[in-house]
Amino acid sequence: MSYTSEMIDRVVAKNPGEKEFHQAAREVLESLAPVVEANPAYQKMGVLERLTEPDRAVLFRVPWVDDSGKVQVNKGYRVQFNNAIGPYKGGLRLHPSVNLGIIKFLGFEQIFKNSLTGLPIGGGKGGSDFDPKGKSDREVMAFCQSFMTELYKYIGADVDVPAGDIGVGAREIGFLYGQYKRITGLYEGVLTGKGLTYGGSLARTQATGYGLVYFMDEYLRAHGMSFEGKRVVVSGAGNVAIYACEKATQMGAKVVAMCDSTGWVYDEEGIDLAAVKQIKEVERKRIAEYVNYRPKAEYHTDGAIWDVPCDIALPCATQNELHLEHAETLIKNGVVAVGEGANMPSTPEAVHLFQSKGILFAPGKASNAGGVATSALEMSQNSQRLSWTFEEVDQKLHGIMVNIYRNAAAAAEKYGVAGNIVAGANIAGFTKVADAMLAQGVV
Ligand code: NDP
Ligand code: 2IT
Repeated sequence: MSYTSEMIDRVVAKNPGEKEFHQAAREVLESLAPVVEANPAYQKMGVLERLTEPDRAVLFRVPWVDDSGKVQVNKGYRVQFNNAIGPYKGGLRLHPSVNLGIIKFLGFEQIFKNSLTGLPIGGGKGGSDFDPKGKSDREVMAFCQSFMTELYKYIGADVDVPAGDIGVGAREIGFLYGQYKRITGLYEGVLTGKGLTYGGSLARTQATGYGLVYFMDEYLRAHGMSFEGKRVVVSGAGNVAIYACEKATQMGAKVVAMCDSTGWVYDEEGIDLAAVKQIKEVERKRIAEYVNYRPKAEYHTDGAIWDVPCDIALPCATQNELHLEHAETLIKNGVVAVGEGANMPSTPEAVHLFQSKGILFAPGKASNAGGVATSALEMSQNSQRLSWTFEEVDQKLHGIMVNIYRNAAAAAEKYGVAGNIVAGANIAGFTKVADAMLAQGVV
């Protein structure tokens, strides 16, 4: 049995029930076979055994008091996966579905993503099964303060730097930062995605969505295409989806559909992003409200957003939201490219189908790396005690995304899987981390 197959079996056996972690590990390990065969030191030094076992996982109780005076208890997580190339870095997710397997899948992916950015950041992830939906600002603050009262022990500007993810945006980062500062007395860049008045970076809000479109633009151009005149479907209506829609539209595409977890909207005239921002960023309401702004648009709760014919699909909501049958429909309707803004939104069966049909397919760990890359730029600015202009950050982000595409494509070519950006991204991300691990001895 090959080293990588052995490792897949080992991950499944040692982490029972963590199905998203198994899925993420399997995808990475399968594509590493040619690299580990070419470098026997990786096996001798147990690099894959060490890489698939987090440095540590902290699990804690998060008690808080709701508006009716009742005590609520949630689960808190921080998984510090690997710090071979820099301090742990990765978001915090607040969603009722959160469990250890989901946080581990995200933390594992983050190792390779962060390596691909070319910046000095290791991989980690955290979160809670707390559901921010329908909670008052005071309840969210009470939760965030309690969460940080435990988390602060394990993080720091040079140790582990959390940020946003699903359910965590500027409001939550503000409450978390305030509590960290209050407990430790430190004014330091311990979180990214901060507000602009207290150390946040310009363009961080836009970075993941913009970065996704920069990546896809480079990928399309390498194949003689562009966003100009294309029909695009973007799933989700959160941070990543909104700014992917904005940049794709700026590049001449027409985004015709978006969604949230309750339904999807179809607008043949092109999504009115000001309306989506008002509904989602300001009022925190459901996407169903969209038809009140655009009477000709349609709102659906049946079928799937992937039924809408498009040239480019950008899944930007959550893991495993795009299944095999969705991929079949997209292909039947003529899709030419799929770029993942979310983490692992396409199931393995969907990915294989896209690849076997020659659809340009960009895996999230490469195409959504713009968010964390800009977080690392925020860390740099905090260390320098300076802040760069929007244009400066945006330009750096663009350069980083172009490089990620080129490095992934080059790695795929070098290891005999030319054109396979999934394998190329895994290989390119892995090599830097693995070589740093070899250099640092058995730790
Ligand atoms: P947000 O919380 O801002 O938005 C998430 C969006 O996805 C919401 O519109 C949400 O709808 C929707 N959604 C969630 N679950 C489902 C579902 N089952 N079906 C349909 N829609 C759903 O999160 P982000 O935009 O920050 O994150 C989106 C994805 O991007 C995640 O996979 C995240 O890990 C990834 N990502 C985020 C980065 C960032 O910088 N924020 C960086 C890189 C990746 P609803 O409101 O109804 O729940
Ligand atoms: O999945 C991700 O890369 C993020 N949620 C962003 C992490 C970060 O540290 O900015």
